[in-house]
Amino acid sequence: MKVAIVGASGAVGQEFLRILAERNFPLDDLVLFGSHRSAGRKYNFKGKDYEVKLLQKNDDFKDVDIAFTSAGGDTAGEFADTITKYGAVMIDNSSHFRMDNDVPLVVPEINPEDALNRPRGIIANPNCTTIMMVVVLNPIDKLSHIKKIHIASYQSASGAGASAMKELQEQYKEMVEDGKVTTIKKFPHQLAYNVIPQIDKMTPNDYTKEEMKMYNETRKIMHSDVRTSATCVRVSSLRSHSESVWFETERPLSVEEIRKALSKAPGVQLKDDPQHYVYPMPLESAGKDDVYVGRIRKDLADDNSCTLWLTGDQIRKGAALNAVQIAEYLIKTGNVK
Ligand code: 11C
Repeated sequence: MKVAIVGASGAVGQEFLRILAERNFPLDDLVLFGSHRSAGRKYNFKGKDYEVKLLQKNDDFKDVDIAFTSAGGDTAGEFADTITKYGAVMIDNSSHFRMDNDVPLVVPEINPEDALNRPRGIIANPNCTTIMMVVVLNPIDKLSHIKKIHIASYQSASGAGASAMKELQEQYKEMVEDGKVTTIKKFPHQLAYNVIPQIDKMTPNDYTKEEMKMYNETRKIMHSDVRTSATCVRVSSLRSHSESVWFETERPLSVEEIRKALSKAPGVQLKDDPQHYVYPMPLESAGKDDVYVGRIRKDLADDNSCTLWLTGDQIRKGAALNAVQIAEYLIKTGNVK
């Protein structure tokens, strides 16, 4: 099994290296790719150094079985043919292919078998905020169909990449040392001591692209007609996103039913004892695999609705881990090539 990581120097690329090692992913050979900026850098994997090769339109992917790509949508689009032309499965982390009819969009806890029908050799990894929400809502949808979702997200700096995490840390340092922030590059406004109610570009309907991903991707992954209305907000946590989710089901559900379903759900951990200050927080879910859920309660404004709070590591389950779990499913079912 030869594995490629495209975008190896990024936050998600680096997480791929950690997760593949931690999970003892069955690979015999590894090859790392990057842009001009990262080509030549070396990263250690299980005691051996690997040099990042420049991603080019050549035959470098000839023997590759699985390519994990996290290099942005433009690069994914430009290099998809190069990556897949000799049969490699491309598991892409960008939004470029997600809504294409001939590209499955997969969360292994929900729709793993969709990964088996991939006419272009591409499987899309959903947006992090969507992955974490559907991992929690899908088991509830099985109790009673979820018709509507309202969600407000609290997304960490890590969602915008490693340089955005550095920028947030730099902003706090500038505030302490100079009393004002001068470094604003990755975010449209100062993030330190602030929240920014915009993630990704604005679309003509005044929802952002991130918010529209939540609407569209949730339907595709869950094979559902559910309607999701989101407000996605950047907050100054460093790593691990949070979401406040209200959902309306066809029949009223009790909190006990929901807790029972979630306590058995793969990839989900209940942390729900609010009377004793126990609920998920991003500082605790950072670096962890599971999505944490708590504050489960009835919606006071609607009898058929409940509300909950969740947190999850955007770089792990929201990106690299989900992609690796897709690859593990393909290997387990003998469906790599
Ligand atoms: C963020 N969710 O937090 C974004 C990052 O479509 O894969 C991931 C963007 C995407 O900024």
